[in-house]
Amino acid sequence: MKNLTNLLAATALTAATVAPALAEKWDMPMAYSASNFHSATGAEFAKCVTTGTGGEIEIVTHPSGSLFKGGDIKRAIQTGQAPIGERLLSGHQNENALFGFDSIPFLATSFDDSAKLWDAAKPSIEKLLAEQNLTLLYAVPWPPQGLYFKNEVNSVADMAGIKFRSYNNATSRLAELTGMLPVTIEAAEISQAFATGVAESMVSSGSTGYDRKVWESLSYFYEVDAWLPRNYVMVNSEVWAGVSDANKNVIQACASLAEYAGNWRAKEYTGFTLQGLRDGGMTVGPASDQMVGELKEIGVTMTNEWLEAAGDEGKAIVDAFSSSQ
Ligand code: PCA
Repeated sequence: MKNLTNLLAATALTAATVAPALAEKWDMPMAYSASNFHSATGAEFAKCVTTGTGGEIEIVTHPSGSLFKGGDIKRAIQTGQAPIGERLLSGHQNENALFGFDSIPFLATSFDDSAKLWDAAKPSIEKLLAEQNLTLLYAVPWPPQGLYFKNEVNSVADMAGIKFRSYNNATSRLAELTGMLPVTIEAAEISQAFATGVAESMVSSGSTGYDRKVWESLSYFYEVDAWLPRNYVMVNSEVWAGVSDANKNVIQACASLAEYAGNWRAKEYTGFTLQGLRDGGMTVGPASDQMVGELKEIGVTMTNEWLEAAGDEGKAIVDAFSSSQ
């Protein structure tokens, strides 16, 4: 018996030295469809980490909300149910207004401005996340947000009573201020919501409309360029603390690469997906001057509301962004 125990112990030791030291598998929940550019960027990030750590950390992505739904991803990572994952940053605006810095209508409406706004906000967001047991790895913007409708819309008055799909507090508020009826639905579920009439319009990028083939239900996309919200990838801070310095370096390098590639893809995808909407049969173009003017007034209201909710730290972000202009 003793010999057998010794043999088993010796075999276990041998096995331990042959297998990669402390190989770990990290499941990475993501909310958007596998075809989306954020998911593609995440998949390459995962491959980069798996290869770069020599398999010591293998990241496996789970797009389309298949492991955790979008709204549950942050909590899952905070509580260690998943070590790493991606989520829409402004989805947390209901916890703290600061998270909504990137969904203020007409504050930052281009990729360049959105990058400057992110530079201004990043320290506050990193701190907020750190207080919640989360370490930020990288963040990538969505293309500019425009308005989708079933029928032609030329003014805010034309929007009255329309059922509007929202994805965060700001989009629900936009619906209220335009006289629409907000209903919060994850991107993974919007095709069905539009097909069944649960929603009839939304504000989003050409990218999400393209990914979800919304031309099957909707006919108009107005390029309002209202804001560029961001997705971010976070890791549980205790898990992060347990990673070797060498592997931390690899993960951070892969994250920088992913951020760069994701930004590049977002820009490329903007024109490509707007053309995709046209090819699907939608009318794609700028909103009327009247509609833009009315939406900008609503933007002023929403900016003031956000500044009030986000306090001094929010004001400091907007001031830092304005002075970088
Ligand atoms: N797509 C995401 C968020 C912003 C965007 O362009 C969505 O509609 O859920």
